[in-house]
This record gives sequence, C-alpha cells and structure tokens, in this order.
Amino acid sequence: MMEELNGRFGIEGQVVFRAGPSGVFVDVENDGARAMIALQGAQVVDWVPRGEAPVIWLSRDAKFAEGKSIRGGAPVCWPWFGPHRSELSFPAHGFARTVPWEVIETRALADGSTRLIFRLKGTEASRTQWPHATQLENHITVGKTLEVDLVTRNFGNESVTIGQALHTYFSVGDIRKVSLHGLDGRPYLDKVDGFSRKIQGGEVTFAGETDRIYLDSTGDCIIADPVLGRSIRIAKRGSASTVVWNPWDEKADKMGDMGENGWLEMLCVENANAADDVRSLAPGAEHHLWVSYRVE
Ligand code: TA6
Repeated sequence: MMEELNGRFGIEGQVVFRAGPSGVFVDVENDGARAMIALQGAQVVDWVPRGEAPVIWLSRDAKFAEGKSIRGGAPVCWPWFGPHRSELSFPAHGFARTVPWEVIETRALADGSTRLIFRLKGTEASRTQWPHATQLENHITVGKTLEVDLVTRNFGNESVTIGQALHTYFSVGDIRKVSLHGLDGRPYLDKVDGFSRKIQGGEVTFAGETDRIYLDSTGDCIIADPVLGRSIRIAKRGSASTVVWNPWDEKADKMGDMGENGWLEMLCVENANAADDVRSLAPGAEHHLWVSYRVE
C-alpha cells in the first residue's frame, strides 16, 4: 500500500507516505516547514514552520488506533459539532476524524509550499449516520503558513445542514500566561456556565476550565504567548463561530489522554460552523471552511 501511495502521490524530498500506529501517515517537508498528517481523519498532527517551535500541540498520551480520535493536531469535526442533536449514540463532533480518507492529489506549489488533497471515504456506520449525498475534502497547504480548507459539496437533491469545526490544538508555553485577541465585544455561549450567553470584554485570558462558542466572530484571532515569545495569527473564511477551549487540570486528568500537565501547554481555537452558525447547503452547493495559521 505504501509503495502504491508513494508511487502515485509521493514527491521526492517533499511528500513521503509511511505506515504508522493507526494506519498511513504522510511526512511533508519543504523550505517553509515540515508537517505530519494522519490519513485517518486527514488530520494534521504536527506543523513546524522553519525556524519555529512546533505550532500544533499533540498529547504525549495521544492514542493512535483505528477508529479512535487523536488527542491533538487539527481534528476535522463534521458533519456535526458537539453531540449529535438527537442520537446520543452517534460520535461527538461527527465521524470525519475517525473514518478512512483517501488521497486525491499532492502538488509542489510554485511558492515552495506543498498542497495535499484528501477525500472522506467513510464507513458503513458513517453512511448510516449520515445518509446524504455529500462529499467532504480537506485541502491542506503546508508552508511557512499552514492553510486548511474543508470543502463540503452537496450532490443530493435536498438541502443538508452542516455543523463543523477545525478543532485545532495550538502549542503554548503556559496557558495561564496566554491571551487570545480578536474576540472583544463578541457574544459567546459559556459551556462551563450552562451555555449562558455573555459578551467578551477585551482579550480572552485563562484561569480555569474554558469552553466557549463565540458567535458573530469572523475576524482574525491572535494567540499571544509571552512564554514562547511568539504570536500565532489565525485567519478564516466561511465561519462565523469560534470555539475556545482548555479543559484545565481536573477535566484533563479525567480525559486520560492529555498527558501529564498537558493542559498547561495547549489551547484550542476552533474555527467552526457551530450553534447558530451551522450552514445549509442547497442541492449542488459547496461550502468552504478555510483557515490559515502563521507565526508572527
Ligand atoms: O471544542 C470543545 C469541546 O466541545 C469540549 O467541550 C470538549 O468536549 C472537547 O471539544 C473535546 O472533545 P473530544 O470529543 O475530542 O474529547
């Protein structure tokens, strides 16, 4: 399988497919950055711009197993965000991150970055949970900037409603010293306080479990990290909701795969179509949830 994948999609010195603990992994390297992508879930699990410390956080205790979500990286939540609205037996955050995907294309771009396109294949179970003629692709561009473009197409003859998020875990030096800019004045649903609706005043700082869905949020966010001495700019299109999450110590301990004090070194800023920002796709329509990450 690796031989066939490398024969068809490998790029000398830039893209290599290899067997990993939960299936196929792709190692990407170019002048701008290196990255690692798990084919299961088309999930970026590592991204290191040239000359920078790793930007994407991966738990030291991440479990790599077929059909299981990986704690860290940039998980694709689709075709719903959070618990399914009616079927509690369905997987939280949808099935996209735990089912097989296939490689559609790899390309070395003129600017030195590398583009990889993956398409969700799914399973019998996922097709039962989601009996709609939709297609999901993940277009990942690795360079000094990381771009991820989740493309949903509706090939059916009825409208479908999509909830989704790029549930990205960012590496930070110490969450207690981080501030998140770009959400000032935005309303948010505070999951830690019964989903009560509040308004953000100034930048977001962290002193305990934080789990919020910011609404009407379309601008860039910036993670300011004084410990690592850097800022991470998060830009997006096709999303008006932003999820901000850190489990803090107690919840992290209960989760079992966050690693010793892992919660101190991560922050999820998730560009989403969640809550009242879910998207309805008419027959033949296409929706892009696009993000870019860059260290400043
Ligand atoms: O995006 C925040 C959140 O919905 C949290 O409530 C927490 O459940 C987190 O996602 C992790 O979910 P997971 O299913 O990956 O354990």
